[in-house]
Amino acid sequence: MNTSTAVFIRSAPDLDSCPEGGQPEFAFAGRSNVGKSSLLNLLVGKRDLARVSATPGHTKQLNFFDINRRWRLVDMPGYGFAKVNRAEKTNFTEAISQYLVDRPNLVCVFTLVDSSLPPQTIDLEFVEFLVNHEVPFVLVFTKTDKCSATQVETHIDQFKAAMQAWTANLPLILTCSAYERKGRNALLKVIGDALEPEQKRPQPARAPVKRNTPW
Ligand SMILES: Nc1nc2c(ncn2[C@@H]2O[C@H](COP(=O)(O)OP(=O)(O)OP(=O)(O)O)[C@@H](O)[C@H]2O)c(=O)[nH]1
Ligand SMILES: [Mg+2]
Repeated sequence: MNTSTAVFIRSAPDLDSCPEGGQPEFAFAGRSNVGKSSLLNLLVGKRDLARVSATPGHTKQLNFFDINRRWRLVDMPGYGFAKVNRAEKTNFTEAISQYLVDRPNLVCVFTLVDSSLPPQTIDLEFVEFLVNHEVPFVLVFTKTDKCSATQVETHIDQFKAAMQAWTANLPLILTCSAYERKGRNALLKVIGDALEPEQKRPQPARAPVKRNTPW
């Protein structure tokens, strides 16, 4: 799997504005500032295709990128960012949840979690939302350069334990560091497998309970 061409298609504030065509889509979701745009750039081998910023909440819409004229990457706004006015926040959260639940060509959501932190409630709630809506996802622990390998492992184990409190099905778990350019191949393998004719797509996990949207 390589990414020979990567071209920005458009930004979409909501599901109705998303591009047509039905190419398979792989989205990057996660808390503001977790490193979604940076990881997307690492994947396509371009430093500034998706905008990276130290200011949380930088990505405000769904940003679509065409890869190899065959599939798409979608850079999503982060959740858990409060410094927007109420109306903007409502739009932004609706866009996230509607896209995730109702986009037929969404194949997998790479759900990014900061590996340098112990499990955060908002991340666990987001994952629970994905499970409850049967959205296929892979967990990607980001910024592994920020702490020791042991700490990363501990945080992943804690996250898994927190999930196991309410679901028996754990997703595939990957790690990455955009700074150290690590993790690219494993993500591309997930995408490559999902695009194969005999699909090995990440399957949605199922949870016993349904809860409302956490945001
Ligand atoms: N240490 C470290 N910092 C990183 C890494 N990836 C991204 N960052 C930094 O984290 C900050 C946020 O990165 P972004 O890629 O813009 O994060 P985002 O999740 O797209 O943020 P929003 O669009 O605001 O939701 C920037 O200052 C990046 O330089 C990483 O692997 N390691
Ligand atoms: Mg971003």
